[in-house]
Amino acid sequence: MPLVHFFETSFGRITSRRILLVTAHCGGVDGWGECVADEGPFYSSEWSETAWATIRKYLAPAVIGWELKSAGACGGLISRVRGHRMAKAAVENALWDAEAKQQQQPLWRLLGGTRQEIACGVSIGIQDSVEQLLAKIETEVAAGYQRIKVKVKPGWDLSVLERIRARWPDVTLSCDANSAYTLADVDHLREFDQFNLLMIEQPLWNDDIYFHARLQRQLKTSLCLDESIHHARHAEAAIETGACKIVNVKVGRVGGFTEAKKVHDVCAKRSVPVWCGGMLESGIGRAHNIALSTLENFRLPGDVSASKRYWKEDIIDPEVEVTSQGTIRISNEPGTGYRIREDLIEKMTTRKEIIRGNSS
Ligand code: OSB
Ligand code: MG
Repeated sequence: MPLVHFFETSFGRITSRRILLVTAHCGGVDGWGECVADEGPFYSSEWSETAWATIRKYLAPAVIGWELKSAGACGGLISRVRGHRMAKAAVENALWDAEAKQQQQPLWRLLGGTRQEIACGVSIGIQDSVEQLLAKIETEVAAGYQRIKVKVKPGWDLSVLERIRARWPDVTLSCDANSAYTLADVDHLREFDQFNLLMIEQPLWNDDIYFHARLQRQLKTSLCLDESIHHARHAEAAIETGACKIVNVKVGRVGGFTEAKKVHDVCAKRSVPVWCGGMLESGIGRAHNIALSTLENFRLPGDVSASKRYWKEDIIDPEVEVTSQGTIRISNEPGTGYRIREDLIEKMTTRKEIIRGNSS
């Protein structure tokens, strides 16, 4: 799916996304899941081809044919597989989607959500010029988004934040470094404190918790971890060591809704707010992010924004729309409340595989 506008982070620029979807055929109901792995192993070691191979060879065969009490029971069937959380999430979330449809319940309720409207922010990539970035921020502020997050990296940080703050002194602003700095940059990162940021997301190594704690002690600004948090135990360790004061929950990164709920719960117990991260999802993953964001401790605006910011045409109907207050209203219909446009998906499909159990 071609992106409406390129998206650039400290690890590279993309102009389109190749999206892996999973359909689970469950007793007459189809559940859909989206694998958020990218086309290359840059945000995480997982990428589309590892997810494809892992699903077809290990995950799908492990779950096909079982009668489960709930989608949450999926984890037990696939726990023998280490890692591959994005692949696992695509399968597990398809089952949650199916369960919600079977029970004729909104997915957000099945997940334990409590709110009917969620707060939205935007994530804006690195641009060709600061002027181009300011123009983008202008558009999003005017649209009503409640928080602006910009991507930063060495050479695209202090001077950029300075220009943003000069123009919007009070806008809720954060930045995301996607691991572009090291501890040698502590003095430089301390300069970020002058911009009254809501948080700095993942400044250091993608697999680190300990050194973020060391950094957090030297900064006023709250750190938020994204890449480093793979499961609830990581979140607990990060909070206990003081590595962050906020946690970004991405359902794909942590392996599915069951673990995402656990991350949410350990953070809630320790009064650490969470927010829902995004991976430039199509409408299917986007609808799942919306459902997850209704849980109580999603207290900060997420990277969950309108379909039209990414796609000319999304694969769900209606598309995700954001109110002029920067919120998304939650549907009470069974499932996600968004219909899957299977005809359109079929047209864009380049590869498809049907995996059957022995008995069917
Ligand atoms: O670090 O949050 C991130 C997109 C791809 C990979 C990593 C990240 C992102 C985003 C975009 O920030 C969030 C979105 O708008 O979907
Ligand atoms: Mg991030």
